[in-house]
Amino acid sequence: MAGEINFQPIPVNQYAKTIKEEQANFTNEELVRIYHDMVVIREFETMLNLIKTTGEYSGIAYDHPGPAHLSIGQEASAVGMAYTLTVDDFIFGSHRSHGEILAKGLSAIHQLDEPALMQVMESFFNGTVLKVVKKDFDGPVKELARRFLIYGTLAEIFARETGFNKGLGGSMHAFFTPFGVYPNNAIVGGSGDIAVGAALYKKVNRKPGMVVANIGDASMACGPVWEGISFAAMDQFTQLWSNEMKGGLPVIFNVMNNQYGMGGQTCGETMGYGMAARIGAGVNPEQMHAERVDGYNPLAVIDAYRRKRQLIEAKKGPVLLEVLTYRFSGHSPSDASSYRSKEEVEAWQEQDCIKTYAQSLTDAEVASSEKLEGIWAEIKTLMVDMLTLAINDEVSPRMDIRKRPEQIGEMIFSNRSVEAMEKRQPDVNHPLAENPRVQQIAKKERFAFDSAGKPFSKMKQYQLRDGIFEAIVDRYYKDPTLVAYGEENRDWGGAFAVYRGLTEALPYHRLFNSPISEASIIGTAIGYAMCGGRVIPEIMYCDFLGRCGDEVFNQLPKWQAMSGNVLTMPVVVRVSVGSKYGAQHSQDWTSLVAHIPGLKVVFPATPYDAKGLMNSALQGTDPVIYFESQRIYDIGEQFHEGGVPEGYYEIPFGEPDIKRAGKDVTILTIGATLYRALEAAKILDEKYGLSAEVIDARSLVPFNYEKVIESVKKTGRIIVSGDANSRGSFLNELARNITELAFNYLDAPPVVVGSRNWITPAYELEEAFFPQPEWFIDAIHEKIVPLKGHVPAQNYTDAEQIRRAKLGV
Ligand SMILES: Cc1ncc(C[n+]2csc(CCOP(=O)(O)OP(=O)(O)O)c2C)c(N)n1
Ligand SMILES: [Mg+2]
Repeated sequence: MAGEINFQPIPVNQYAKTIKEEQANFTNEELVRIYHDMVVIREFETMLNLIKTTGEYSGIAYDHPGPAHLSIGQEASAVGMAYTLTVDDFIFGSHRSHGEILAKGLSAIHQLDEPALMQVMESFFNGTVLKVVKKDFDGPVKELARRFLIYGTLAEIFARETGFNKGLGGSMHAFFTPFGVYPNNAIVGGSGDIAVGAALYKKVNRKPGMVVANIGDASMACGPVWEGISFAAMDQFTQLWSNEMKGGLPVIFNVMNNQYGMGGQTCGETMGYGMAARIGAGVNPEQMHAERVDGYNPLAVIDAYRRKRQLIEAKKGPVLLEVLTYRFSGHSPSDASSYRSKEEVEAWQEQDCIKTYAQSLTDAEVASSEKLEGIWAEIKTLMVDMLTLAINDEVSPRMDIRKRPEQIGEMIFSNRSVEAMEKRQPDVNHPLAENPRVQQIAKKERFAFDSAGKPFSKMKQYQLRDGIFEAIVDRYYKDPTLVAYGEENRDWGGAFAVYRGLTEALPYHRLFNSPISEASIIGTAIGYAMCGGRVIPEIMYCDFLGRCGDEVFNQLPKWQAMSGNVLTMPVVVRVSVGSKYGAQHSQDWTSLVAHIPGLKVVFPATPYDAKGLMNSALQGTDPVIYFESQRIYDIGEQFHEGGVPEGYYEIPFGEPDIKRAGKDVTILTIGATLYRALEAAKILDEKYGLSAEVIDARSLVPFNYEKVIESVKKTGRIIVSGDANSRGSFLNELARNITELAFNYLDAPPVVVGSRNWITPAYELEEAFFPQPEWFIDAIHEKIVPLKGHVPAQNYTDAEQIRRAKLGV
C-alpha cells in the first residue's frame, strides 16, 4: 500500500529559562553547587593539563607518563547530566570521562546521607582509600567524601594501588560503582552496547534506576553504538514482553557532542548527519525522543534530564540526547589542535560555560563574585592537597610487583563458585518436571550402548545437546538473574535445538531473540554481568566472532582485572563451530580466544563433559567461551560408565581426560577431532599393532599439562590435533609446551595435525581440509616412527612443511 513515513520535529536548543525563572526550581544553594561541581572538574583537569604540559601544578612537580584526555570546556554537560541522577542510576563513559566521574560522584555525595557515605568509604577496599584521605582531616563527612572522590580518581589515573581500581584501570577506564559510576571505555563507542546491557539488567531484575551511555559524537559511526541502539529499540520490549516487564529499556544515549573526533569534524567532515539528534528519527516511531540541548548551560541539560526521566520511568526508553558542547583541550595535551583555528577556540572560550554561568549567578544575585572566587580558591587548595597525597609513594604506593610478582595474574580471573548471583525466586513458567523436553530426555538412554555393547538408535540416545540443555535449564531454576539470548534462541529452539523446551519453561525476559547483531549480543551481556547478573549470550557460528571482536577481545576478558576486581564477569558465551556450510560457517577459532588473557575456553566433545563443563561455567564468575561442534550435537555418551548422571555434577576446567588408554603413542585432541583420533587409534591398533592413548583436552584455558606429561612419559610420542587451521594455532602452543615440559621423555618432537591453512571448503571437499583418521597415521609414519608397509597419502615431510610455509598456505 502506498503511503509515507512521517517524522516528528526534533527539538533543538528549546530551553530558554532565565536564572530568575529557575529559582522556582532550584535553591540558591543548589545553583551555587552546580557552579562548584563544574569548577571541581575544571580545576582537576587543569591540574592534569599542567602536569602533562609543564610537569608541575602549583609548584608541585610530577611526571605522569600515562594518558590524560581532558574535557576542559565540557563541564556544564557533565554536571548537567549527573545532577538529577540518583545513586541507582548508572553512567558509562568514554576515554574522556574524568568530568563525568567527578560530576556523578559529587551528585552522589550530595544525595547520600552521612552514614551511607561513611559506609561506602569504609567498605571500599576495606577502607584503604578512606584511610589516606582521612589522615589529619577532621572536617565534615561530605567534605571527606569529596576528598575521597578526587583522590580515588587521581590515584587511579596515576596507577596507584590506592586508586579506585587499584591502578589497573587508569585515566581512560576509571570508575567507582558505589556512586553509580560504571566503566569508562578507551575503545571509542565501547560503552554503546555495554550500557544497554546494564539497562537490560535493571529491567529484568526489577532494579531501580536508569542507565546513561556517555559517548562522544565521533562514536556515532561505531558499530557497537548502532548495535546497542538497535538492541535497545527492539519492539519486543513493548510487544512481546508481558505484565510488569512490558516497556522500553531504561537507557539514555547521551552524545557528548564536542564537535570533534580526534581532529576530524563530525559535522560534515567525517559524518553526514549534521546534528546527532537526527539519528533518532530513523530508529523507532518514537524517534528515541531525540533532542539536542545546549550543553554549555548546565540548567538546560538538567531540564532535559528531568523531562527524559519521566519518559524512562514511563518505560518509554531508549532516549537519545545530543548535548552540544566544546572542549578547549585538544584530544590530548600533546595535541597542538592545528586542525582548528585560534579564532574558533577563542570564540568558544568567550562563551566558557563556567564563566557564563558564574556571570548569570552574579547577575541574578544568587551569589557574589567574591563567593564564587572563594569557592574556586578552596577547590584549588583541595586539588593541591589531593595531588600531594596521590603522588606520595608512601601513602599512595603502586602495586609492589617485585614483592608480589603474581599480583596482576591473581586478578585476571575471579575463580568464584556461586550458585546464584542473587537469592530470590526465579521467574519460570512451570515446575521443571512438567517441561516437555525434560520429560522427553527422561525416556532417553544416558549411555550410548546397551549391555551387549550395541549402540541405541540416535533418537534414543541422550545427546550432547541434551547435556548442554540440562545444565542450562537447571541453572535457570537456581539463578534468578540468568538470562540467555542470541539469534533464534526462543521459538526456533535455539539454532541447533539445544534450547528446545526452554521456551515453554521461561518467560520472554529470560530467554529471547536478539537482533542479528553479534556486537550487541556480547556487549550487552558484558553490561548485564557488570551489574551483577549471569548471562549466556550465543554466537550462532564461530565465524561470527569477528562481528563481536572488540567485545570478545577487549571488553569481556579485561574488566575483572581492569576494575581492580571490583567487577565479576559471569558470562558464558556459547559458540557453535559449524560444519558443512563452507568458508564462512565452518571455522574453528578456538585459538583466537585462547590467545586472549582473561577468557576461559572449553570445548567439550561428549555429553558427559558438555553437561559437567557447562555446570562449572555457570557456577563460576569468569567469562567462558564455550565451544560446541555442530558435527557432534547428536552424539551419545560413549565413555562415562553409567552414562550421563541425572543429577548435578561439575567437571573442573583445565583437566584433560583420557578417553582411550594406550602405551605407544599419545594423541591429544581438541573438540570433535576426538572421534577421528579414536578412529585412527583403531587403525593403528588393528593394522600396525600400535596402541594409542587418546586424550581429550576438554579445556584450552586453563590447561593442566600434568596428565599429558604422564602420558608422554609412557609413550614417548605425541600428536596434537584439532579442527583449527594449524598456523598460529593453540595446537602449536600445546606442542611447544609439551616439547619443553616433556623433552626428556620424547622420542620425537610433538607433531601437530591441524586443518590446512586454507578456506574451509564445501562439505564434499572437507576431507582435504579437516584432520582425517588417515592423517594421524601418515603423520606418525613420516614424523615419528615409520610404519611398516604404510604408504602415506598426506605429505608430512619436512620439505613439504617448508614449501607450504614459504607459500603461506
Ligand atoms: C575503536 C577506536 N578507534 C580509534 C580510537 C582512537 N581515538 C581515541 S579518541 C578518538 C576520537 C573520539 O571522538 P569522540 O567519540 O567524539 O570523543 P571525544 O574525544 O571528542 O571526547 C579516537 C579516534 C580509539 N580509542 N578506539
Ligand atoms: Mg567528540
